[in-house]
Amino acid sequence: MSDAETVEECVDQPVWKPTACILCSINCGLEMQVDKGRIVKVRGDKLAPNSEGYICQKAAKLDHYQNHSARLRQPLKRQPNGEYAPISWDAAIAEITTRMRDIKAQHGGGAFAYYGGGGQGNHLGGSYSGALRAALDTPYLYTALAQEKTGDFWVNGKLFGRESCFVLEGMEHSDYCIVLGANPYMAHGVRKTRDLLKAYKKDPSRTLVVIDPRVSETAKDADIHLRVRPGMDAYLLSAIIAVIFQEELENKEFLNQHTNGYDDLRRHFIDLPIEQYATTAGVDPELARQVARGFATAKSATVRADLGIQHSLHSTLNSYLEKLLFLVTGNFNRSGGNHLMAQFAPLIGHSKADDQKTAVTGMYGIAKLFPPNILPQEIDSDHPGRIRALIVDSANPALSAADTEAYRNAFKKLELMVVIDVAMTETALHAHYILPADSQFEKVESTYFTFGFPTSYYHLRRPILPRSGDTLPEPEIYRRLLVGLGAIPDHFPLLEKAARLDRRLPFSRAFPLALAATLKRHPQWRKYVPVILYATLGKALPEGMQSAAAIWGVCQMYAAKFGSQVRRTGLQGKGYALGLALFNRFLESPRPAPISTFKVEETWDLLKTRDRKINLHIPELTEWLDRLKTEALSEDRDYPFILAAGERRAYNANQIYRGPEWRKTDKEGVLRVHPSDLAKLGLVSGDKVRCRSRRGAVEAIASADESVLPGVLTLPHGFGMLYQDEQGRQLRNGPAINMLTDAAHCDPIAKTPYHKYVPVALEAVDV
Ligand SMILES: Nc1nc2c(c(=O)[nH]1)N[C@H]1C(S)=C(S)[C@@H](COP(=O)(O)OP(=O)(O)OC[C@H]3O[C@@H](n4cnc5c(=O)[nH]c(N)nc54)[C@H](O)[C@@H]3O)O[C@H]1N2
Ligand SMILES: Nc1nc2c(c(=O)[nH]1)N[C@H]1C(S)=C(S)[C@@H](COP(=O)(O)OP(=O)(O)OC[C@H]3O[C@@H](n4cnc5c(=O)[nH]c(N)nc54)[C@H](O)[C@@H]3O)O[C@H]1N2
Ligand code: SF4
Ligand SMILES: [Mo]
Repeated sequence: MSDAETVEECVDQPVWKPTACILCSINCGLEMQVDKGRIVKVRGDKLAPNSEGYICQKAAKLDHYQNHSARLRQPLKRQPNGEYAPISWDAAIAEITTRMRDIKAQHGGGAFAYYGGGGQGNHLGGSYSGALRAALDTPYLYTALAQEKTGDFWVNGKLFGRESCFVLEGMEHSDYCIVLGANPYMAHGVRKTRDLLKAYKKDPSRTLVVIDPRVSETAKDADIHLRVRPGMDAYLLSAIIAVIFQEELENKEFLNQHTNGYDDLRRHFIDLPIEQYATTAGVDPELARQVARGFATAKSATVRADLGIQHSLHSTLNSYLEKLLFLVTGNFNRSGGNHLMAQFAPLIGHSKADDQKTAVTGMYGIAKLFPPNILPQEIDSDHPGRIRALIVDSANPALSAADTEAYRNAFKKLELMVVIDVAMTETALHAHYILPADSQFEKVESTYFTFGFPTSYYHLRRPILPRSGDTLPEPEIYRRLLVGLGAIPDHFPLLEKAARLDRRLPFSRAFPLALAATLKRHPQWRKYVPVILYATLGKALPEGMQSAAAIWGVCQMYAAKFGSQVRRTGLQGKGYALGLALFNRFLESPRPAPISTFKVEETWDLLKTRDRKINLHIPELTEWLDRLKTEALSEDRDYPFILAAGERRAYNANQIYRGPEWRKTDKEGVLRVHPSDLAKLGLVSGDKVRCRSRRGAVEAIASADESVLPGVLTLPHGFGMLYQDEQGRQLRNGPAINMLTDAAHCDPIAKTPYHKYVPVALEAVDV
């Protein structure tokens, strides 16, 4: 696609181009009209099978992502005076790889960490970043997932045999759904979420239960709202499970057939004081009993959990209890229950006990990921094995990770910091080199959130806008870094020729044969396969599609494992031919296209324990459960409020939009306070307040709000970005909440932050 073509086409007759929303994990199919480098109109794509025209209020504003004053348009290098000056790509790659080689030679691969590799809309580039980690010889992959879901993955590893066993909720097909610490009305996370919530509301035979301290937008329309005290879910969930055991409502047949450890587990619940636990959690014990009975006796029941339990006290224990709910009632791997799900392109792996641990804190990986909460300590240390070089791609930890101050201090200690992003972020402002990427509408992109069931879809998006600066797609950046490091050659003439031949002659197998022969001759290149695919097969793909090359390998692996499920979507053949047919389907379709169709009973094949049984009893967690009995919650008189730092609202979207112009409401990201608390301080809505924790302080505008409990405050996620206004002044857009959070305030097993439970003081700001 040439620049001229795109612009002309749109000026003469506006064309709707299929693409997708990049703001949450649903990635609704969109159609956009573009004109002169701008996105002028956005609508839901009715032909996208995963979203069928659904769209929420946030997607219409995507031009604010594409065009804003902080977009990066050229590579930049930090100067001795701290300013950034342009540098050519060649010089930047040469200087960066020279530094990398030196650091590796002196300190080994363990001196490198990589952070990010994909956000809500862009995972394709991350597929190539593994090759860079391999070339640097580091296992240290830090991601946002490891500050929310690794406790959950750890539990999956124990229950199902591998941390990569991914569990999906059956909310769309269920009769009884518990939404636990999630606010899907605002945050989505389920296909056509608001339509689904409406369907629950309208249908008297379906029950929606919400467990949340706040009367959230989802809770408002629920059949039952259990208004748990912040951080007390472990008490409530264990009381609910205790009701199930004590009233013998568990599914014994399921437990005997599919699980180990039933009796060991039951022992921890059979004498549990239900009334006391429910009351500690702030919930009427009768209501807890009603939910336990309703869940256990429903035709099908499911739990949809998210940050409300993962970012709160007892995070990993909560994830265990949540899973026990659907396991002990037999609502697993059946329609309308929670079930295992095959990953198309794997987002996560499985960490083994003898995998390399971090040098300073001795932290182990979970699902092959390391938690952002420990990274400042791994850098800011005198330990000889400390992290000295950091590569950040598609993430903004200077704003999004816990403990901004600790991050800022750590960044200053780095010998090399490289940021790959589309925008000048708070993190980029610390880097030695900033490498500008094409935006997600200027390149081939996709996500691996392919969680449709029974049929899942993959969307290989086309570029719909011309490149707007001296930017590159991430796969090309990784290829150049690998060449600069001497890991791979600049060209692979034989493979390139074989790829061209195969593309011309559909039945030719020259490329896979040549690839196998090359890897046999150069086994050290095996770890770089995605980048080699990009550099060879990629060049033979239709114009503009080079970065799709890694998906060829993904399709081959998936078709080899799940042939019959792939064939169910209408493709034929097996082995290589089936993988190729799947790849060609994605190449040819500008919209989401089917990957596979599963029968729910086939999800049992995804269980990875040796004896194909679920290991119900996890001693580390039942011991923790038993400790709840004696756990005393100490209230901190100096910090008497509990702040949920990071709420999803109508107008926040991680750090993907930067300026405030796109927000229709809540432009400043207000602090919700119960009216009685505000009155006690002699304040009213609209007044400026300061929230202070042991780590730091932020200012915000207070808003009296009956939806929060007295003593509880909430601030939104996705604010605090720096931006320039029309006069060119540098401003901050709302509260930077991680000034308040403490890296050490986190889960003992997964090191995931307790963002929903930050003790703070509240005071008026004199203006
Ligand atoms: N609008 C919007 N949508 C988004 C995003 C965004 O930035 N904006 N971000 C996306 C991302 S990255 C994610 S991970 C998801 C997250 O999606 P969610 O987890 O659904 O979003 P949150 O609002 O952070 O938290 C969910 C609920 O937890 C409740 N909660 C707080 N403390 C507790 C507690 O102690 N116990 C219980 N049970 N509940 C508690 C809050 O009141 C809130 O209603 O959203 C995605 N969608
Ligand atoms: N206190 C508190 N902190 C939180 C949370 C909370 O609730 N409370 N929520 C947490 C959660 S759940 C998450 S998921 C994280 C999210 O935080 P991060 O992992 O930091 O990710 P995003 O905010 O999605 O930022 C994405 C970055 O990718 C860049 N980007 C966009 N498109 C591209 C592209 O095509 N290529 C490249 N290279 N870059 C691109 C954007 O400019 C942006 O800088 O925040 C976490 N932080
Ligand atoms: S933010 Fe999520 S739900 Fe809303 S349009 Fe985008 S992908 Fe769909
Ligand atoms: Mo997230």
